[in-house]
Amino acid sequence: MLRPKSNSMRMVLCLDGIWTLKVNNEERPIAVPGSWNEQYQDLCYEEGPLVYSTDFFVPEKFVDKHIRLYFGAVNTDCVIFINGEKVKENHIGYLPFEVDITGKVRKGKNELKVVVENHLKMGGFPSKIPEEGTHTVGFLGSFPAANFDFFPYGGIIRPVMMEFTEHSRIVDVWVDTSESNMEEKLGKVKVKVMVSEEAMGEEMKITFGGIEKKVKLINTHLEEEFTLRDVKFWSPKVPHLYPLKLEIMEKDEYELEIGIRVISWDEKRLYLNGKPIFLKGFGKHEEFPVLGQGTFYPLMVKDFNLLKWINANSFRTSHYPYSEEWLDLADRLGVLVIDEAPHVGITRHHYNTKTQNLAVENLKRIIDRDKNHPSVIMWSVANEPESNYPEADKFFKMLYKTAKNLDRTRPVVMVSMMDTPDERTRDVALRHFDIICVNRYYGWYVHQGRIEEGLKALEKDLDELYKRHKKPIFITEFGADAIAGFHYDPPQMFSEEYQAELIKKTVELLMRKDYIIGAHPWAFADFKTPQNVRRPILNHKGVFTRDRQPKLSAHVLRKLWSNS
Ligand code: BDP
Repeated sequence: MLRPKSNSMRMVLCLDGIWTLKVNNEERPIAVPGSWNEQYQDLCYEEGPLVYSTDFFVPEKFVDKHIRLYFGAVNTDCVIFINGEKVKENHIGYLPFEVDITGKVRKGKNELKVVVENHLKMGGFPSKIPEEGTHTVGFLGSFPAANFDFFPYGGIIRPVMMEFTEHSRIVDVWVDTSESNMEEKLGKVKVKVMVSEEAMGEEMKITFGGIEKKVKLINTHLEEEFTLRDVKFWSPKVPHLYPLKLEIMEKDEYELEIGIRVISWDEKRLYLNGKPIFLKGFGKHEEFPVLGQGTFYPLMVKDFNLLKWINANSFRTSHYPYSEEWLDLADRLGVLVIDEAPHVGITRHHYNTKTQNLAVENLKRIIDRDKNHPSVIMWSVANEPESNYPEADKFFKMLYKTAKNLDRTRPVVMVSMMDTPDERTRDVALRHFDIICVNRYYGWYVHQGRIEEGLKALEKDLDELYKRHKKPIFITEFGADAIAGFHYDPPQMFSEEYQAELIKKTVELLMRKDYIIGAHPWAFADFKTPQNVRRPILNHKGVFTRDRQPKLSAHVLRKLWSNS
């Protein structure tokens, strides 16, 4: 699916702004994009259904165009109405969806209504804590009862756009640069284009790297290959982007920026353009005070600025896909992204056909949205599922196959905490994946207050993991809470000193291991969670505070990562 874009052939109407929210028959203003939970105190724990509405105006000359309504994301279940007519239901958050509303709008004023619910569901998404408890210790009794460690924000969280095009139009494009040859500096770029039925018989022009190809459209799918010499390969150091322009003459055009790069991996290492790369960075969240999980451009710019400042080269979109603008910036600034599906808090109750189908659908949608971003170097199908259940094997094998069938050019991973030295909690699904991603909290949830002991146990655990899987290992989480301003000597849990020491010693250990391809401290910044005894309002494992000020560990990491 192409993101709406204004250009000389396409017209985009942005519907962001102040909408009306109906709560118990009373109306009040609400910001879109944004979450409702922090705009009103009485809606902090609201799960809906709540009714959003707004008006939009269409000039006469646009009424007969092809019209597409695009939601960046709504959390979570929603029903869309145009002028009172139901046009769409959507049941997953954090991902865009579109509604073809051609012929459904009238000249002048129209009404758009969106009914939104954000119910936690046992065995669904967003996942609720099962009554009998969960593998993720510590959540039981949390309020709201989310089976994950971040606040379950609801609402229309990302931009809403309406796009007007001709009926002869470009529907999608998929670019594959994986056959490029680094030694010969040869860029081999396959471009697959999908157009609408109405475009049959038209002429399409594709321009890339100074080469122009013209094709008569006799099919809705076409494929062209471009060979570029003396290529500047995309990398964190040189994030070079080449414009790709598609045109259906006098009907439509679409331009996107392409990075030519190759990702590969073997038993021990991950390679970018044939050179080994070590992932330095963080798991993070897309959230901020007042906005909740609403798209917020200044936060993106600030976070990339801090990622560069701290000498990181990557981040994981834990635990859901972020707004696509994060990826635009990552492409442009040269930051590698582990793109995670919104599958967090999976328990044994998820292992059934209905949920599996939904998860497969989500995975297809994240790949569909993000496939052309050079910054995306890995697909993560889930975070910390209850994957020591026999049924997990089939469920995750299916997700792996789905991702692989769509995209063979990137590694597909699952982030596990269940593949432990203890056989009773051994992961049954992790073996299907290309790289072994694990979260480890030695020195925090285990070996509390004893960093050295924790490190010894970590090393033993990882050596065994490697022996078992013979695949590269990526430590996607480790860390400690530090409440900004808490100090203690000798370092004590919750002090900035303890967090800094645990992170420093863990990173040093992980960088010495030849089978480790990355170490991401958890987390980039503090973030809001459900209420429970382990969380003083926020999860304080951030290396930055929630308002993006550095803790001691940020300075330590900046130095550690400066010459590697
Ligand atoms: C991991 C989860 C992450 C949590 C973190 C923690 O993947 O979402 O926030 O632990 O406990 O298990 O801080």
